[in-house]
Amino acid sequence: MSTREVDATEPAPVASYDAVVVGAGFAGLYAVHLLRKQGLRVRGFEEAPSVGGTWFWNRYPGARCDIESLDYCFSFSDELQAGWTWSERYAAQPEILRYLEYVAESLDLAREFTFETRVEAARFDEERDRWSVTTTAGDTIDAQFVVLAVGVLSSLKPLDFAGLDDFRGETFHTARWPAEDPDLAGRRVGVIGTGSSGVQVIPMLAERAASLTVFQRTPNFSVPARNRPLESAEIEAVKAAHPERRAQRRRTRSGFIELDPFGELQRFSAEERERILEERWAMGGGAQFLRAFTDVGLDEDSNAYVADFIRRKIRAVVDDPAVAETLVPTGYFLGTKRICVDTDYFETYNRPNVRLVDVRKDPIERFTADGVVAGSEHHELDCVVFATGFDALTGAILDVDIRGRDGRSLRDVWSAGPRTLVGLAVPGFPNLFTVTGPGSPSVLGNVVSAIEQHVEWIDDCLRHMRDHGHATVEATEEGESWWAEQARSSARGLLLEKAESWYSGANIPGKPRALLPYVGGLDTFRRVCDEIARDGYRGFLFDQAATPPERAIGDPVGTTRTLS
Ligand code: NA7
Repeated sequence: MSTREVDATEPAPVASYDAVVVGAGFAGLYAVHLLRKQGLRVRGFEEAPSVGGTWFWNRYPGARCDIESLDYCFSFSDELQAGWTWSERYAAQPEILRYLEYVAESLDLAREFTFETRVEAARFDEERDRWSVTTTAGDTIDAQFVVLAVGVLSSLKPLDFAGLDDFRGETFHTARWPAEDPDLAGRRVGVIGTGSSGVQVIPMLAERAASLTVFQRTPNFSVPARNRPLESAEIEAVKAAHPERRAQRRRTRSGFIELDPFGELQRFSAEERERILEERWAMGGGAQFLRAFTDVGLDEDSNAYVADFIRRKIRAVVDDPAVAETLVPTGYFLGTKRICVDTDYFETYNRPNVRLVDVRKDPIERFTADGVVAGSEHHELDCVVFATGFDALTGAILDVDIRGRDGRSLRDVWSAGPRTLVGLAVPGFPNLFTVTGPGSPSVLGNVVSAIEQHVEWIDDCLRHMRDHGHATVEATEEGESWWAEQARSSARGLLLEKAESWYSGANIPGKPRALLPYVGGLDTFRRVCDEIARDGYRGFLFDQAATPPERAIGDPVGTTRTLS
């Protein structure tokens, strides 16, 4: 990356930037845009060959957002908003990817990124108060700040199936779907996993494959999407009201325009409950359905009532009563696994070419050369699709070997569970920011709204540092402990505390259990973060005294430097 001729005996030249941003999804694009706008020299790195982040990788058939597209987009720019028109209520992956390409092109962001390059490690040099970042391309980059915009659901859950290497058929992962869609016509396909990805891909594969065998461990609650083309009148109305809608979105708990809930379920008669739930069911969409009553996430009886409503819907759709019972979710509270949003998911099990295998009863024992053994049965398969999920929230951060003060590894520091201050910073790791990190609301709601808040806060913090001549910022241990308690108390009494899902790390064997996102709502989180900043960044430490002014933020440090 150097432009300077060097002697072969000299250490390799090091490109120097004010900030390195890792990832080119929603978060990375916005971070590069804002930091560049404030005059910082920024370099982005992205493993994929182009922008998109999660929407680049998750290109499996049926991949679609479970938040309505009119809200699942940036709100910060009137121009971006005016220049883009969504075609469907719930956008499919290709359209969201095109949207992110449009954003990158409109803001001229791609030139700030190095693609097909993974950041492998980042080490903080305490002598110089700077990070040394190394990539798979063999480059070392010197930077004052590192912003990890690596995504919440981007590190794959390891595939630990016995005999997998013996399998001679093809395997695919929904989150690494080939750019050229494989031809599955006439093939015997297996799918492992029935979370959001499985629920979306299964109806599509059933239409293409000769036979589809679904290996289900935990059945999921799913609400019909009722996806439809958007009408020009509603699009125009949303565009015309963009400033108000943006303000409204920023005030909400979940980061999208919320329908008002009706109140506590117990206050309503049986007839009224049914009417309300039918109304929300007919509207479609998981998040608004869960929000019909205010206490579904709090009260076990209310939760059970709404869960039963969905169970009845499943039984009404699925023809074979035994198959229906296998598909009916039991044993956990509605909403403690992310609710799915589907198109014809349960209907798919009425097709003659689809078979459901309950791997709770008949666990997957091993792969063979030509199939999968579950229980005592051998299922012959030509290909297997893994929809087995992610090491959520912490996985992609810890995939990077991060060393902070005293050379301490973030993997060690988080070995008993992640600890952050407002999900954005970790004590002992100065000038390192995590976007949608554990302890932030991130995916609980509209992640794009969360990302806008997180990135804008980081941008403001860096501006503050420049204005005050600070070189480093870091979370204090006290700040981190305070936030851990805030996060705990916001979860107290919620059924989410009992989550056995990727929300709590339960899907990854050996991962420490902790409710990973902050559950107090994006509105509260925004207020807390604003208060922190207003109070002179309470809970953070600026290392001004130890920093000569010439190394304050944004000061040029030369375009090419070598690390000592
Ligand atoms: P999820 O929601 O984590 O779902 C993964 C699915 O794979 C789930 O049904 C798992 O069953 C199943 N799974 C995982 N490992 C195994 C093994 N070893 N054997 C059998 N079944 C297994 O991931 P998704 O990709 O669907 O969705 C993630 C999020 O992306 C989603 O919530 C949206 O926000 C977007 P389990 O429940 O563990 O019994």
